[in-house]
Amino acid sequence: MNSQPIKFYQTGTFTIGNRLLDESDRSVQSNLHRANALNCGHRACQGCGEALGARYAIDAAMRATDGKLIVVNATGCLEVFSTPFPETSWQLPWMHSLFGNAAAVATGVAAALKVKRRNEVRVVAQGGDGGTTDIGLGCLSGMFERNDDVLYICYDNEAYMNTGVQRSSATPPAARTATTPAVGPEKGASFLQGKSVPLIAMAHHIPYAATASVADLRDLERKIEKAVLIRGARYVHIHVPCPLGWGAEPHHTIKLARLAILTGLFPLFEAEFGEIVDSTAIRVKEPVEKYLSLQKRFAHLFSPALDRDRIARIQAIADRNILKFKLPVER
Ligand SMILES: Cc1ncc(C[n+]2csc(CCOP(=O)(O)OP(=O)(O)O)c2C)c(N)n1
Ligand code: SF4
Repeated sequence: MNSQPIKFYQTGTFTIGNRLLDESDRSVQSNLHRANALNCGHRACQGCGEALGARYAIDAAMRATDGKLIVVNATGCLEVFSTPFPETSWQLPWMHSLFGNAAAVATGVAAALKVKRRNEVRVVAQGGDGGTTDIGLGCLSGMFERNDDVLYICYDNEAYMNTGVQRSSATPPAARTATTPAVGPEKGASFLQGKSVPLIAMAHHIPYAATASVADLRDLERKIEKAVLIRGARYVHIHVPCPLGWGAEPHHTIKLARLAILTGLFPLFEAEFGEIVDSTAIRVKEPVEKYLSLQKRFAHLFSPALDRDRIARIQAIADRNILKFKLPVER
């Protein structure tokens, strides 16, 4: 008897996971064991890298802990778009802290669990780059220094997006934000400013620190699954493009995240007790122009005239990262 293959329009949509296909061909959304901890119905912008990163990170943590997880969330886009009172998109125990104290609140939750002898329940704190690299850094450093039993996840979209795209200390040089306008001789954010919290985390010699990206969700899941089960202070810094704040097309979110890796601007690595133990190779090295030109926050580097000098300075940062983090370049 002739068999008729299932046609594309008969499989169910990609977002619900092509449920009518063979199990091996389905997209991960249809996996019944997926927690969907960040459920649909939230109000993130189209193409939001932070929503995607959080969905994969927290589902990976739920999987690794068999659902025994409590999340503390700093103020920021992730909290605002997921929990407009009285609604919530979270399907797990979830607390909203202040903007700058998620690490301290999570430390308190971990201490309470210890007193109650509920050691099987793990604690995650999460926030944006503003809440992490700026206002929350003191609490985070304390959490690292005391080796508190918390996994802290930073979703780095390189500015304070929730309040209208102000510069943070994770904003890259030359980027236009509401507080670093594209005017004057040095347009956009200054060079030689900002900080790397993954390196700061490593300087505390915590058991685990890593970077990850929404461009490689399997790698992100692997790092979170590993990190959430380690005891002591852990840190994962995830690069999450923001179409609204970067002036980028929503369908370029993954492309931009990938280009950040392939240029060397966002190195992927893992560190244990302050030492880098693994880094991801650059498959095909790309010039920074390719990454910058897709984002309106860098438009002043290309028009009215090509700003070769400042593009070369950004290229130098990318090239330095490749050496510093010993990223193998395959092509
Ligand atoms: C003490 C304090 N200062 C300022 C604010 C206002 N505020 C809320 S969220 C936010 C920006 C969040 O930026 P970030 O942490 O980078 O997260 P994103 O929105 O980019 O994801 C600011 C300034 C606040 N809630 N509390
Ligand atoms: S402003 Fe950026 S981070 Fe916030 S919801 Fe929109 S895309 Fe996501």
